[in-house]
Amino acid sequence: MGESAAMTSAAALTPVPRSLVIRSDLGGVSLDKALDIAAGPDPRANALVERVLRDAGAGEGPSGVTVYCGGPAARTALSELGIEGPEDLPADGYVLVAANDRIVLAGSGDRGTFYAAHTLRQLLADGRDLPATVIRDWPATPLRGVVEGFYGVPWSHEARLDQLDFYGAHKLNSYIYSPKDDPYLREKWREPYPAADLARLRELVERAAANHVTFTYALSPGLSVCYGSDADATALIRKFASLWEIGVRSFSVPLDDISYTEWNCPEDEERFGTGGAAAGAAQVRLLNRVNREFIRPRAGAEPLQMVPTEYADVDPTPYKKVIAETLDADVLVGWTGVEVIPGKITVAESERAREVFGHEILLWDNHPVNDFAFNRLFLGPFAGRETGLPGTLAGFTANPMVHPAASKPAVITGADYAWNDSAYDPAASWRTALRETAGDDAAAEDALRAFADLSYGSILTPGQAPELAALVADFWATSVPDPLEARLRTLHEAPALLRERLPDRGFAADAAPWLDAAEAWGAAALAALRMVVSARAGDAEEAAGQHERLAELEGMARSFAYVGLEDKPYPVLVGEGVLDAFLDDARHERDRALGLPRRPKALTNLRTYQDMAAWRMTDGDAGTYFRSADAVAVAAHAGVDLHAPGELRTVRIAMGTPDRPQFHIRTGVVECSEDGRAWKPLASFSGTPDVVVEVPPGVRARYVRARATAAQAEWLAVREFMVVYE
Ligand code: LTM
Repeated sequence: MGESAAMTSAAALTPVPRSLVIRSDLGGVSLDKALDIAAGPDPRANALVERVLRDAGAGEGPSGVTVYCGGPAARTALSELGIEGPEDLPADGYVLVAANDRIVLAGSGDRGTFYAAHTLRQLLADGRDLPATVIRDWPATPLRGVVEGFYGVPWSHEARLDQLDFYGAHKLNSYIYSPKDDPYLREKWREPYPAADLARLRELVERAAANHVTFTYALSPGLSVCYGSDADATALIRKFASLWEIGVRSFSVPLDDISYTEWNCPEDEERFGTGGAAAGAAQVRLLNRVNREFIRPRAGAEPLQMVPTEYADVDPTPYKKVIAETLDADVLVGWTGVEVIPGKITVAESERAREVFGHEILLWDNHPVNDFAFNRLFLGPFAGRETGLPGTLAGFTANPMVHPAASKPAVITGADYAWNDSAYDPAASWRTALRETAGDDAAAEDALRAFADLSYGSILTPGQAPELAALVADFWATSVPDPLEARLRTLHEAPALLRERLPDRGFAADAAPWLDAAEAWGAAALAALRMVVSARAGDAEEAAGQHERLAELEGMARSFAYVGLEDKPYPVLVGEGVLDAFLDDARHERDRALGLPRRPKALTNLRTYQDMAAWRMTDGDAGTYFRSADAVAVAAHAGVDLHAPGELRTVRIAMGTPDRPQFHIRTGVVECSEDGRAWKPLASFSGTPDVVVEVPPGVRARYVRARATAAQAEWLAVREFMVVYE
């Protein structure tokens, strides 16, 4: 048998299939021929195959290609071609063959055949002539999907319908309906849905089914439930039953973000006592009842899911022990990793979670959710999830942003990871996701990449705007402005192009204020670059003009806000810590190049939180501040470069913020240096956010800093770092 691996084309598919082989011993398939479609048992797969072939313009020439859509006929066709069938593949796996004028889609079940059709759709994007191709593919974990589990305005009905189609196309088989701000899920959990709401839910359930997505209905009674109350158990079951009536077959009881030290009724305290074990026992009583009285007796019901109140660690506790030992074994337990939004999740942690919770674990992965930072979009990929992790889980679900369409690039990468983690490459998957979002339009893809880079950073991928940051660093290192200028021009022009050309109109709508801000920051950064170039060329007049323009453009760039939430506007961030720092560095450079009086330059070895960049501690405004993104470790420091040695007089450091006065170096030393390497202590300090050091005469230095001499749990904020010197 002649075989050659064609991994380049496999890598272009999303998710990347487990195996794609181009067979040189078999003939290919030209879809310029009339088609004979042998329908299989699943009408959804049949309809999708027909649509895929029609969209590809197939079937208009002389006869004949035969297309097999699953079922016994597809398996027979595979055996006639001498190709192994899908029988031994895990659920949702499939075999897809295009060879000898046959296209065979054979799933291990109906959903697998449906997924084969989506893979065929992607293969046909490159043309109607396929080489002899054999794909054998299966997922890394049984449940893969999205949990609409964020705080903030829940997604619209239309957005959800669109998402469900999107999930099917990305081999995601699960959608958990759990928006924190649907009152009928939390505050009014006992109340039945009004008829119109129920009708909309029914439509979602049907659209989910059309895409082979399981709709999971998640009811969160924890704000007011009485765990021991028969009436409340009955109310919960009654609510689930109303959803069963409209076709829901999968249910969850999330008990996250509730108090488990305070009961909702005195009877619970009497019955269960106090402490973690009591809380576990109370929750288990309710959950087991639901499981035994509602789930188990119903044919076709999926295993019950729950999210424990301790969902973000693997510490053995009395609460987890009770869950492990007494919750029915067939219930899936949700877990976010070790942290609510962990940078990394490892196989060892997941195995530990399975051990301490004593149940199969359903990962609730809090990316790209932005409900803790509504001023941000998270457009970067899933990362830091270890290879092998999906294999240890009952499933992987991503908690998305309050912005449904803008969540898609990140969710595509999550879908890739959950399907085939061993081939997962965050950067490659991200590029594929952007290409798809741009609708295979090269100019839109370039624009989207420049824009998405500004919102790439997250706890999973620390470091904002990595591509732009690298170009900025190159510019400072080489003084060659062209690559940076080209990128800034792309950035400035990207928003207009994206608003006009992105096929997913929802994306442009979701990202509207961030697009506006990116356009304005692009203009401001271009002005900053021109200012530096002209100052370096000695053109003080042009530099002064750009300096003035810069002030105006920066003001504009900072003026855009997200207003989609009822509570308040959120001034949006794009490329924070990179664009704003570039503007500040450019101003410093202008001053240096033109021999103007110079402001001290802020320095720190701590990472920056959002846009609260280091330069804010030397901007002369005590209302703004630098804030670190991490707790202060030993040797963490913040300080200034005076540009040239001077005789120091006074050092004043104002740390902490009005709402976080504790964000200061607890125990540290103020020190100075002439060369930035050898440091001389000036004074030690502890326990105060405001440090003033009167320096004895004769001390000359260029650098001054405050350095922590002990680790602490608190982060650092510095409002102003001032040095008086001569
Ligand atoms: O993560 C869980 C289980 N619960 C909540 C989510 O609802 C919320 O969206 C995320 C992110 O803020 N954090 C949570 O703790």
